[in-house]
Amino acid sequence: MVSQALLLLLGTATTLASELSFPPPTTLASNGYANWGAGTWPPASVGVPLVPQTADSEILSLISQIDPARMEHTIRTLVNFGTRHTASTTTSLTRGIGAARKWLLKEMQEYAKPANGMIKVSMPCYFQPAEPENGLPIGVDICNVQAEIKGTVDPNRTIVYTGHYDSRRINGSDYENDAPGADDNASAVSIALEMVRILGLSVAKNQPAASIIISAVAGEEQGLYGSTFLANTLKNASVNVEADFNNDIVGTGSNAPFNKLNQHTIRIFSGGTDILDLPEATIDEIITTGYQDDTPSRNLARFIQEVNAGAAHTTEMEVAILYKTDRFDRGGDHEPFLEVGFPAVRFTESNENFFHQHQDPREENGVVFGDNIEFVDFDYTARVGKVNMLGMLSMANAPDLPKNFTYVPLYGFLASDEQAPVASLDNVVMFNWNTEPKDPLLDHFEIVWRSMSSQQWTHTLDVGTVSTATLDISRDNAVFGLRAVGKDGKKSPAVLALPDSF
Ligand SMILES: *[C@@H]1O[C@H](CO)[C@@H](O)[C@H](O)[C@H]1NC(C)=O
Ligand SMILES: *[C@@H]1O[C@H](CO)[C@@H](O)[C@H](O)[C@H]1NC(C)=O
Ligand SMILES: *[C@@H]1O[C@H](CO)[C@@H](O)[C@H](O)[C@H]1NC(C)=O
Ligand SMILES: *[C@@H]1O[C@H](CO)[C@@H](O)[C@H](O)[C@H]1NC(C)=O
Ligand SMILES: CC(=O)N[C@@H]1CO[C@H](CO)[C@@H](O)[C@@H]1O
Repeated sequence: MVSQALLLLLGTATTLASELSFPPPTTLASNGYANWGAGTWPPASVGVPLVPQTADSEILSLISQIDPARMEHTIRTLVNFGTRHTASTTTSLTRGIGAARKWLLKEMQEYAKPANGMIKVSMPCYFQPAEPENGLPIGVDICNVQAEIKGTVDPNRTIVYTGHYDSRRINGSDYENDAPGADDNASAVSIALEMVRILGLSVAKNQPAASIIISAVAGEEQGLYGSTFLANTLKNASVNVEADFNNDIVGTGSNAPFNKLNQHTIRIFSGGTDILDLPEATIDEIITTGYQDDTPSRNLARFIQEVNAGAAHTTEMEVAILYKTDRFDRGGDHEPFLEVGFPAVRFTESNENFFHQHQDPREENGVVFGDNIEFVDFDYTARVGKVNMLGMLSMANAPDLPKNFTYVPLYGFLASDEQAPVASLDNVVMFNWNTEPKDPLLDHFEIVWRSMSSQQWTHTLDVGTVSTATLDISRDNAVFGLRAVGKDGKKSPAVLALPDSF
């Protein structure tokens, strides 16, 4: 079903492919992007069409500093370590994963210097015993290289970026021969370094309201070791992780067919509840409420798509949301975050070329195999970096997600006793939510809604600072979310309305 949806999306867009211009007309239609789904029903006069929020000039200026030439330098340097297999040498200064992580650490420290201590760079490690069945023939240190920025308003609230720096060959246990790993996934690490560089120069003036962690993680190809270590460390420390932006294979959009469109499209995979090991009663409840389409990860993906639509003139990208955790039989570093209950999404290029992932570098009958640098399009990776940085900074400076947005039972329902208020016996919906504790960034709340056939929120209603609202629309005919709007207009991702029993 999902691949059909993708085909449909690409199919619709191919009419544009020959004359693609930016901003993309579909994302900036005056009625928002309601036309991305068949969202014309139910008819209702509740709220106004949602127009994508726009980023402020400061954020636009920061993301514009992402430099494809520096990304090329990062990817070239990483490829030149020959292999970054998790079990490769750690004693050489020029080859293997040890040399790669030492270089990454030095780069991040250098980039953090202008921030005068406001960016903390570290390399947390743990010892991972051998797991030969996963391609780890010997025990090794797994080390993540990361930069942390403390938030000014709510430092506990944390937005994470992950991209893995290890690489592999077809034989996942072969830690000696060359594995360039340019697209998979030096491309994602080049985004991490660019973000640290730009934040290093700007964070003293623009410290975000929430905390940011940017991590180049290790051991992805064998067992998601580095990302599991990071997710569990944050979970154990009770950190409120509200997003993991995981990037993996973001090196090119140049694959035919439809390559012109692919060059300006990034896929975001956002999981349902399938990854969670839930009791049957909870699964029943999830299916009854429609929660499977509106997990926090999916609303994170919608948020990224929306802020990107509002800044498409700068990112020159479209965001394609996929309702699944990852591609078939593939996985990545967002999964350990999902497993401990943190919202997480995966960014991956629009149309992968499997000749250039995991392949041993070689030529057969004139066809070049291998994840080589010549197949990376640095401008594409830079555009993907802009979408990430825009999403992370927008979220880190918006008010926190609203809490406890619930349906009031027996509203929009038949009478169950003689005292039922007449006003409740109608196709209406009533909600409650918490207004305490007060978020200093908050200006007001807004309810967003969409038809069930629309992927993106299509309508919005300003409800001020109250903690309850009743709308003239059946609770059964639409999906409802609540988001917090900041004094500077920045909006949080939406949270889904749930029954109070959930
Ligand atoms: C894969 O590489 C490992 C380590 O070099 C080696 O021991 C093993 O024999 C290789 N497997 C195959 C199928 O070549
Ligand atoms: C997290 O806590 C669990 C349970 O105490 C422990 O087994 C695990 O090693 C911890 N993980 C990390 C990365 O701190
Ligand atoms: C951070 O947030 C988490 C999740 O909301 C919470 O459990 C934890 O107590 C908070 N920690 C601090 C220091 O406020
Ligand atoms: C959430 O709201 C419901 C009613 O709307 C209330 O009974 C419950 O106590 C609230 N929960 C929290 C954690 O505030
Ligand atoms: C490719 C990718 O998705 N990233 C990491 C990187 O390498 C391989 C490719 O699938 C994956 O197994 C892994 O999840």
